[in-house]
Amino acid sequence: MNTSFKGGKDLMFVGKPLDWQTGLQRSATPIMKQIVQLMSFTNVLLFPILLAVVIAIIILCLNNVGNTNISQTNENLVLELTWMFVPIIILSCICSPSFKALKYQMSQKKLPYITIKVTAHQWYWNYEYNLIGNKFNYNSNMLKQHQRIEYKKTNLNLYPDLLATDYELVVPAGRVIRILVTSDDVIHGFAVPSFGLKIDAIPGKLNDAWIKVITPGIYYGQCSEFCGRDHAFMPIAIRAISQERFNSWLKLAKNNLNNAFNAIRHSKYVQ
Ligand SMILES: [Cu+2]
Repeated sequence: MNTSFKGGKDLMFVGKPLDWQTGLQRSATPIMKQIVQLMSFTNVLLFPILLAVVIAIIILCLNNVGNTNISQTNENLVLELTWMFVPIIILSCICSPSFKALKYQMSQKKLPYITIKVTAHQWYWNYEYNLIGNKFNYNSNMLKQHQRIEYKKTNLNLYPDLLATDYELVVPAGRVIRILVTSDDVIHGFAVPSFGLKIDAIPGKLNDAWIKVITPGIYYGQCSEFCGRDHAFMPIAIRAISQERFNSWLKLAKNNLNNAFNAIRHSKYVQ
């Protein structure tokens, strides 16, 4: 679940895991919404099955306490047809929404607002923006304790330990963003739970995905393929901001990244 926090003047959504959380993080993209719906639907079918199996086991156990006369039934047409067709019907019910969600996830969006290339390295991410006249890239490393003051990220709710980065991936909210993912060394995984996004970063191969962040805020993820010593220390932070703030960030970012991030960090706008 996301939580909103008042960080200075900004009211901001933070997509991060909570202590002792067992469920999914709140969805922030249409893809994740579909995944959550699919899970709820599957659970509706799964719980009755679980219940039926447990009840059947209990009944069989109770009926056979002290019974030395084991049943010798070799065939039962009705029973066999039942346990053949009931699973087929159940699987068909799951199959349709499952393929629908998968197709939606894999669909190519013809006119993404922006394409961002994400390159994984041991153990940080590089984000490359390529808009007409705006081509630049920067690295995103995990924020270390001693950098909190320098980067003005002392609010632990907004910038949690092990998840916050020095520079986030910045995207405009409400727009379709195409993401190309690759790696420079070993296989990494680009995963952001609240986006329903998990895609392998493979050397020599470009994988592609799309996101559309509904609510502005900061969303956190982590590398999800074991990639060596500092695998646990290459978090992903994505900052979704309004279109107009994104435009001003973009203008500044290609010349001076620090100024660009300072501008959105100290914004008077409510996100
Ligand atoms: Cu990695």
